[in-house]
Amino acid sequence: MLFGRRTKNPIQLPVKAVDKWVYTTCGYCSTGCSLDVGLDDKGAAITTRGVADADVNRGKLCLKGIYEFEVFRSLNRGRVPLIRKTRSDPFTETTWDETLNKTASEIQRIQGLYGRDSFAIVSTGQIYTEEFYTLGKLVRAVIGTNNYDGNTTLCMASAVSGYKRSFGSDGPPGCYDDFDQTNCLLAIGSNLPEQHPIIYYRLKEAYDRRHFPIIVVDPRVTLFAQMADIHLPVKPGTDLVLLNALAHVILTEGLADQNYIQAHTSGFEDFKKLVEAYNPEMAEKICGIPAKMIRKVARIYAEAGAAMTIWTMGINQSTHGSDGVVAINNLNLITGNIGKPGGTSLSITGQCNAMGTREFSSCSGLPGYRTLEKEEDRQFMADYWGVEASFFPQKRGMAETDIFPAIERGEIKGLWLIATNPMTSMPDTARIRKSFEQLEFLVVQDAYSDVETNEYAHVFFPASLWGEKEGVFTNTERRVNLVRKVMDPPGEAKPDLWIFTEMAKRFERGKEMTFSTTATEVFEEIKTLSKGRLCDYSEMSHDKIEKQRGIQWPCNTEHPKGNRRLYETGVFQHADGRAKLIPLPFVDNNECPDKEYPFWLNSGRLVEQWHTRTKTGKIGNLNKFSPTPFMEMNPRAAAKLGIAAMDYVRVHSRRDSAVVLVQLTERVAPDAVFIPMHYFNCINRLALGLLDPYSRQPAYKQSAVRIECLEDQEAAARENVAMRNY
Ligand SMILES: Nc1nc2c(c(=O)[nH]1)N[C@H]1C(S)=C(S)[C@@H](COP(=O)(O)OP(=O)(O)OC[C@H]3O[C@@H](n4cnc5c(=O)[nH]c(N)nc54)[C@H](O)[C@@H]3O)O[C@H]1N2
Ligand SMILES: Nc1nc2c(c(=O)[nH]1)N[C@H]1C(S)=C(S)[C@@H](COP(=O)(O)OP(=O)(O)OC[C@H]3O[C@@H](n4cnc5c(=O)[nH]c(N)nc54)[C@H](O)[C@@H]3O)O[C@H]1N2
Ligand code: SF4
Ligand SMILES: [Mo]
Repeated sequence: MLFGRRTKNPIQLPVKAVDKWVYTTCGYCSTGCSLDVGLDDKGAAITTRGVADADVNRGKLCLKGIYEFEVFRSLNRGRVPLIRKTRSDPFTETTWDETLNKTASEIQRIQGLYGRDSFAIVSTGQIYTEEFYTLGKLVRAVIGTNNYDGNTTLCMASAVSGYKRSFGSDGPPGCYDDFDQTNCLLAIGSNLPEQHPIIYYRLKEAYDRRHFPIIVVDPRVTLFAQMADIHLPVKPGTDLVLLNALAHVILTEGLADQNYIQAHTSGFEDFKKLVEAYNPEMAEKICGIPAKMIRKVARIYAEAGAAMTIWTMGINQSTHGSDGVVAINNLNLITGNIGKPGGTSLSITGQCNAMGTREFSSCSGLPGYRTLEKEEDRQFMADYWGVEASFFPQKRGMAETDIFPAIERGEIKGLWLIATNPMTSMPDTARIRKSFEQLEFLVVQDAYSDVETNEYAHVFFPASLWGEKEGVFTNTERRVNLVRKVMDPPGEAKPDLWIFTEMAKRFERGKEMTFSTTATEVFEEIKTLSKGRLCDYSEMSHDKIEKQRGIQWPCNTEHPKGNRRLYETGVFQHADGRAKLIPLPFVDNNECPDKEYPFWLNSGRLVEQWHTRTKTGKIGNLNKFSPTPFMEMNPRAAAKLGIAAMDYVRVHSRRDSAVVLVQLTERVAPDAVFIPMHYFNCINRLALGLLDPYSRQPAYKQSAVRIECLEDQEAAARENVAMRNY
């Protein structure tokens, strides 16, 4: 008997005539997959494939990587520099000279009139490290504004701040190889199968071999929660209480690693005193996880021998984001799970090069994890760049989330945006719009001219995209990987590196300095100044990186092939060499549901879309899965309000309202709804985004909303469609 497909027509994949493969690293998420782009004999990109001998992805790609070759021919790429006098004029096409000159003179005018810090610059986690470094040099040593930040404040700031508070420096200490060594994995606020599909694949491979317990903490029943051994549906914004309670059980039941605590940490007594108050019964009342379950999880974790925690935005995007990260570090320090195989605190990063900006962009300090607050660091960089140290500020300026309110207050008059789209990605759209309208000058530097922020720009710089230039990204496990140039950018679009060096020439200070103009020359500068630092690149080169399919820093004479883990010897970056155990009292300060606004509003991502959809919204094979703004809602809650599947409803928050299509699912609890972050004029019209006090990161994941049924479904459909930009 014949079974299945043999009697039917088998699926045929078209044979693609690839003439040449070019080595790159995926330009979407921070997993850092090695990916070859296939070119035909006319030089057109026609396919991609995962690189088989790359340790990160081992030949695999997720669907964004699979269709990445299509970005080169996507719609509405910026091709020509644009300029206009006022926001109400239409743009006219012009030359690079005119737009660069105009921008330089506007920066000088605004700084001259209102002071150096009245012109702000906000960048990204998505350009190359060489570009970040050059931008930092331009901003710190030439333009000299201290209001310089990146969209990483919306993303990784809490992780950075938590690592610094616990270990004395930024830098994720673990790696993907830890999945093969661990005996227990705790994942908090991370939906790995959708957001980092190939890290998930690495984890799943390890899990299928050895079946160690996986515990997922997420208020939503995500794909990750569905595969976990234990799912803890924590009450939104209360992870800190759960983590304190886990530490309470571990200490009271004598499960802590006292030798590690004594040898490598400080602050134990104060920490112990605080967690004494967080017994599981008290914690249950706040975080909603049964006391019995808290005890069980604490025992599994502490007795595993090697246990690790990963986390992403469910922790970082919270009013206690930084504290949440420190609490994770506390947990791993008291169980001796830092710097050992399978024992770590591994923050899963977001954007392809969110790490590169942390290492070398000078956003929150100076390159190579140097800080503005330290005189020796200021002096070192001043000597290296050949400028006077007194030109540098002595502490970091505003974060992105403080820059916008400062624009509203009239303290900041000009803004340069590089590869970020805050009209869509910042919370409280109405306020962001108002800020944009108040600017005397806005320049937008983006690969796409239809990016929403461009509506408010005076000048538009068309930039090259991933694969249209060479440079490196650093991924979640500190692996520096290379993107070779696959093809030329469209029209007159230019690499960000070129734009920065051209800008430098238009300033007196810039003329006196040397700016390297190729990625390999810039990389040499980075290598030299990184020598001896934690993020040491000194033994790397572009060619060596390609050959090794990515190198994990530190890469120096001691570790010429890079090193998998940090803090293996238990020596940390604080002055006394110890990690800090920090007591973290929980303060309930979220906007919580009440009578008027009875639902928690949660937000996050979908596997097929990338952020504000400037890229994936134009790739049919990705956009087809979720073309329109929708909301996940529990069927029992919907029934009570008379809402059916596929109804359009209006969601109201205290800020604004938005119309979404209802998808009924038990993934969300009856008192919560979930809206993807990807659509313009949707979730962020509603989100409040209270800020974490340490990291200034917005709590995107917790606001309160109410839901209004709509009589006129046709009109609602029109309003819903108007919110999708493509
Ligand atoms: N496909 C795709 N992948 C991406 C991206 C993308 O846009 N598309 N973006 C990349 C970037 S920049 C980032 S930062 C990452 C983000 O990666 P993730 O953080 O994994 O993704 P999110 O969907 O934002 O949020 C993760 C989970 O946090 C949960 N959560 C909400 N509130 C809480 C809470 O109070 N506690 C806990 N424990 N969990 C909570 C949400 O329910 C959600 O399931 O993804 C990266 N990868
Ligand atoms: N409600 C809600 N809001 C959120 C989040 C959430 O979970 N919920 N998550 C937040 C997080 S974690 C993040 S990271 C942000 C992301 O927010 P954004 O940074 O605003 O999102 P992107 O769409 O990635 O914007 C990147 C821009 O860079 C452009 N670009 C791409 N490559 C290049 C290049 O090489 N050069 C130049 N010049 N331009 C380029 C793209 O076209 C795009 O316009 O959103 C945040 N907003
Ligand atoms: S997992 Fe991330 S890095 Fe890998 S192919 Fe998908 S989007 Fe690209
Ligand atoms: Mo992010």
